[in-house]
Amino acid sequence: MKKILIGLLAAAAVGSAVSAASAGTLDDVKKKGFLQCGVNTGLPGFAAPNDKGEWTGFDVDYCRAVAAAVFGDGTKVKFTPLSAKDRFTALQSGEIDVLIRNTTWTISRDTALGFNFTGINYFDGQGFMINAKKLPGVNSALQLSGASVCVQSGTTTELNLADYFKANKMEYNPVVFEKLEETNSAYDSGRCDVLTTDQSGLYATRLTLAAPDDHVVLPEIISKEPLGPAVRQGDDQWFDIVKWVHFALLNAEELGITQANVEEMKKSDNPEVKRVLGEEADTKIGTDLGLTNDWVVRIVKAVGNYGEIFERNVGQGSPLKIARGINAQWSKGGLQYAPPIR
Ligand SMILES: N[C@@H](CCC(=O)N[C@@H](CS)C(=O)NCC(=O)O)C(=O)O
Repeated sequence: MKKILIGLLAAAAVGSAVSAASAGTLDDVKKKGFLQCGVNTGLPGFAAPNDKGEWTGFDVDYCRAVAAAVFGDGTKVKFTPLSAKDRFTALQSGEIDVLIRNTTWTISRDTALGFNFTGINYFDGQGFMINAKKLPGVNSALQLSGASVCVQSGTTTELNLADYFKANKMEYNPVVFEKLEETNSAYDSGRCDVLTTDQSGLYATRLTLAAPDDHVVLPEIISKEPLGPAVRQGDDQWFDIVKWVHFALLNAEELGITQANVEEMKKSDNPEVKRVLGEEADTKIGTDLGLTNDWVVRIVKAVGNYGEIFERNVGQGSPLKIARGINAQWSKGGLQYAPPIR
């Protein structure tokens, strides 16, 4: 009997600890009146302030999409720029509500660090960039034995670099920095032969170099870098919201719902379009998430659909000109695939 009682008390203690940990981020965000979003310190195309000091980019638009889902207003967001090293403590400590900062989903981040990744909004992979004037004739990473490589600490990049050179029995000299700016300027000033990071990051960084055209991204992709938003474990409602914002953006693209036509699409005869836009009678499509039933309308009005976000920030409508590639929809030969909204 005594044992059972102790067991029950222990279970109650665990139960209350869990509910304390899960005290709703949604309610906190609503109370504050804005979303606090952790982003990059300055990676063109993903998250960087423009000349007017406004944050822009692919990750920034994801922050705005979450804010729009909650408030119906994509401007109700404050940005916390975070280095590779500082991003995880900022999320753990509650300084930010969500981390949307070119962050790779890995098992240790998902378990030991206590996060939940809400999806993969950008399928990336690690690559190498060299100054072709300095290293003429180099057209493969396998020719880089003996090179000095600029790399940022606190990243998967640093770990994959070591694996790649070891696996290919090549020597290298890592030149490691904690900050993005230091890493990139060391490479630009010729202190290292090679810069390595996610391929998207290489394209973004190349634009910031003194002579971008002198630099070449080598063809090898040495890792999988599934990038996506992360939230703290212990708050399933918030996890669902950030996850379904991503799926809503993808579903909107599949259904041809755009920033320009979203109001018009509400009158569509297509039952799926009607359902997604919260126009079905007696729907609970948004309220079941803790939002309003027009949550997808709010998101698309604020930032457009996934394809629009991609093209505007990193694709053909941007200086980066990255091809959709594996980030295309599953129906167009890509990997982006969202579960249905029903
Ligand atoms: N996706 C990788 C790398 C992400 C990363 O932090 N990349 C660097 C180089 S592009 C960066 O964004 N640095 C910005 C900063 O630390 O301010 C990861 O999650 O570890």
